[in-house]
Amino acid sequence: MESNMTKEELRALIENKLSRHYGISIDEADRAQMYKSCARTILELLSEKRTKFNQKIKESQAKKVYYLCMEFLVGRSLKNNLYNLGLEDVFRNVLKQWNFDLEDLYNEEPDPGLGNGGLGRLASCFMDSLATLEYPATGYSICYEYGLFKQKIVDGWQMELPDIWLPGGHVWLNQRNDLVCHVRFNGHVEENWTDEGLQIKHLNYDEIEAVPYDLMISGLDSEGVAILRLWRARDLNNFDMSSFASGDYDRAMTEKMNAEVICKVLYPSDNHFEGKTLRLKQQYFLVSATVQDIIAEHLQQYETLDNFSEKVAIHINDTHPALCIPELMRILVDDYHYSWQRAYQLVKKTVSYTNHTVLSEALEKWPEDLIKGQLPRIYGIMKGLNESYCQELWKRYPGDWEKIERMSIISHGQVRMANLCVIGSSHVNGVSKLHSEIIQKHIFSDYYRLDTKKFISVTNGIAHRRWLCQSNPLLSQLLDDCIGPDYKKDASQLGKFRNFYENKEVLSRLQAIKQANKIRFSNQLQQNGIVIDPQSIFVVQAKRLHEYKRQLLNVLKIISLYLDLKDEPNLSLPPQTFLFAAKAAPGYYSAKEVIRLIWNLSNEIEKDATIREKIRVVFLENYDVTMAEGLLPAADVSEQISLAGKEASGTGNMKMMINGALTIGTMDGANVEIYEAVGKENIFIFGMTAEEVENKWKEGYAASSYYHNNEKIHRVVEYLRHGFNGESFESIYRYLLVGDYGIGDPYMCLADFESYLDVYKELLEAYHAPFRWSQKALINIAGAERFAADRSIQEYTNKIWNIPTLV
Ligand code: CJB
Repeated sequence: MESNMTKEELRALIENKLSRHYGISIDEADRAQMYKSCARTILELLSEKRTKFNQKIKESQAKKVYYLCMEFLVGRSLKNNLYNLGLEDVFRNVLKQWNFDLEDLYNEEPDPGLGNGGLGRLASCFMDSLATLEYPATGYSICYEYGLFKQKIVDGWQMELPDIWLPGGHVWLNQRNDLVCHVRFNGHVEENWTDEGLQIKHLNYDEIEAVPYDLMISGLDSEGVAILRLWRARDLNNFDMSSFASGDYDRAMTEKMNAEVICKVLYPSDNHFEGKTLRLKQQYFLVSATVQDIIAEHLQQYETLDNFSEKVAIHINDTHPALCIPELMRILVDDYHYSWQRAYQLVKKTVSYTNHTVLSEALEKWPEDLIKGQLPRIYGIMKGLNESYCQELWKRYPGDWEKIERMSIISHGQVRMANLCVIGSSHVNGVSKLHSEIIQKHIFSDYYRLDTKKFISVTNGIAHRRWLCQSNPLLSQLLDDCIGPDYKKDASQLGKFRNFYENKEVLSRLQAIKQANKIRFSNQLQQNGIVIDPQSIFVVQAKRLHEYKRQLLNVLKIISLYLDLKDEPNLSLPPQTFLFAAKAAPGYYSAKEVIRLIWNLSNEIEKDATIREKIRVVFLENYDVTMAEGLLPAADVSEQISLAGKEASGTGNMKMMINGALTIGTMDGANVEIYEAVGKENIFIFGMTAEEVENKWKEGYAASSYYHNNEKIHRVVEYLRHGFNGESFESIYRYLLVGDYGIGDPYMCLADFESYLDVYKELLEAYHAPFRWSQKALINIAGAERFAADRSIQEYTNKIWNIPTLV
C-alpha cells in the first residue's frame, strides 16, 4: 500500500501548486494555502489515475453503476485520499521538513455536511468500496451551498447555525462546464395526435441549468477512482439585463435567486418526510440532471439506448430520487421515441431501490396537485404508469379493489413514492435481515406476494478503512502485527483475530489501545474546555436524535443511577462517562426537549462533587463525521437501544463494534446480526423483540401501568415531573404518560426500562473483569468481518446490479 513517490517528487508537485495558485514559495505559505496545495496535488494524481481507469472501463465495456442519493455524508477528503493512495508517510515527512504538521492540515478542511446521518454516510461508505473494488461507479447528489446546520447549545436549547463549507471544501470539486444540462419545471403539456402518433409538448416551462461538480474518491491499493457528481442550479438567463438597464435591480436579481435557491440548503430532517415544494424541486432537479447525464454518457460510448439496461444500473437510495423512474421514461419515450412498453421494460431492468425505513412519517407521499403543477409531464407519466399497473392488477386480482388501491401509485390525491419505486424497480432491498423481513411482511407485503424474487436483503456495511484503519491507527497496527495487513482490502480476514483470544499480550495491548484512544479523545475535548476522566467507562450514544432511537431511555437509566447514588453516596459503582452526540431536526420539538434534558442533567450532576466522580454526562455539541472519527474508537460501550422493529439497520453499531466497543442493545436492525456474529456472551441484549412490540401494541400499550406498578420507574418519572437544575421537564413527563393523542410513551421506553437497567448492571459487572472484557472486545473486532461495506457492495453487484468484477 506504500506509494513509491519520492520526497523530491512530492516537493516539486506541492511547490508547483503554491506558485501556480498563489505565486508564492514554501517559506511564504500559510496553513490554508498549504492545505489547498496538498489537496490540488492529490487531485492531480487522482485525475491521472481516473483517466487510466476510465480507459480500462471503456475497453472492457463494463456495466456501470450510478448511485443516486439526496445525501452523501462524505467526511473530510484529504486524510482519506492520502491513506488510500498510500501517501500519508511521504506527505507527513515532506511537510515536517517545511514545519507543517499533517494533522494541522487535516484540521483546515471543513467537514462537508451534505447529509443528515446514516443514509448519507452509508452512501459515502459505498463509494469508498466501489472505488476499492474497482467497479465503475458514479454517485449523484446535490451540491448544497449549506450542508447540515452547525449545532450550538445555548442554555440547553439547540440552535442551528449555517454550515458554510464551500470556501475550504471547494478545492476538491471540479466544475464540469462541459456537462451542463437543463431541467424544466412548471408549464403545461399539450398532447396532439398526428400521423406519427401521439406528440407531446411541454410548453411555457421554466428552465434552469444544472452544473456538475465532481469529487473524486480513491480506492485503497486499487486502480479504481469513484466520482461523486454534485449538481448546482444556475439561472439560465443569468441576469435580466433589461430590468437592470431600466433601473429595476431587485427584479433583475430575483429570477436568478429563485433558480439558485434549489441547491441552497440540505433539508435537515432524517427519517421524516417534509412535503415542501422546494424539496420536490430538489428531488426532480437531481434526477433529471442525473438521468440526462447517464444517457449522454451511454450514447457517447454505444450510440444506442437499446443496450441501456445491460450496461447501466441505476440505484435509488431510499425513495427521495424515485422521480428518476418517470424521468427515464420521459426521455426514452419523448426524446428517443421508444414505445411505452419498451421504455417501461428498460426502466424496470435498469433501476433498483433500497428501502431504509419503515417509519410511517418518513414515507414520502406527495400531493397529486403539487406534482401536477410543478412537473406536469412527469405527472402525466406517473398517471400512465399507474393506470397500466392497475390494469395488470385487475387481471390478476379481479374485483379486489382494496388491494389494487393499496398497491397503486396514485390514490386519494396522493402520489406514493415507495409504491412507485417498487413498481419501477428490478429489485427492492432492506438493509438488515430483520428490516427486510419487516418490509416483506408489512409495508410491501402485497408486492412481495406478487413477486417474491424481487425482494432481497443486503445488510449494511461500513468503510472499515475509514472507520478502523484511519480512525484507529493503533488498533490497525495491532491487527497488522497479529493477522497481517490483508484485512484492509478483505475484511473477512478480521475473523482471524479470534485466534488471539487467549493471548495475554494481545489482550493487554488491546486494553492499552482503548485507553490511548480515550485519552486522545479526552484531550480533544479539553481543548474545548470539557474535562472528562479517561479512566472512566465511556458509554456512547451517538446518532441523530429521534424518539425511536430512545436517547430518552438512556437518560432514564442515568437518572436512576443518579438517584441511587444520591440515596447512597458510597455505592460501589465504576466511574462512568455518558457521552451523547446528536443533532435534532430544527422543527422536532420533542427531540430538542430531550437535548435540553440531557444538558440539564449534566449540569445537575456536576453540582455534586462526590457523584460526578462516579457518573458524568456530557452532551457533545455539533456531532459530525470528524467528531465520530475521534469518538467511536474511544467508546467502551455502544448504546443501540431503539425500539425493536424501528431501526432499519444502524451503522454506528458496526463502527463502534469494529473498534472494540461492546454493545448494549435491543434485537433491532443489524444488532440482531451483531448478536449472531459475536454470540450472547459478548453483547448485552435487553428488551422486547420486534414481535413482542407488535403484540404489545395490539394488546394496547399503557405506559401508566409501568409508572404505577414499578417503583424504580415511578421514582425516575417523578424526578422528571418535579424538574431539576431550575428547569421544568413537565413536557417530557407528559410525553411519557399522557402523549399527544392519548398515547403516552409511543416508543415504549417504560416497557423496556427494567430489562435495560438489569442488563446495564450486568455490563458494569463484566467491566470489573478487564481481561474478560478485552476478550469480548476482541470477539467484537473479529466479528465485524461481515459488516464491511465491501461485503455489502459485493452483494449489490452480484444480486442486484448484475455486474461482474473487473479483472
Ligand atoms: N435512515 O438516515 C436515515 N435517513 C432516512 O431518512 C431513513 C433511514 C437510516 O439509514 C441507515 C442506512 O441504511 C440505517 O442504518 C438506519 O437504520 C436508518 O435510520
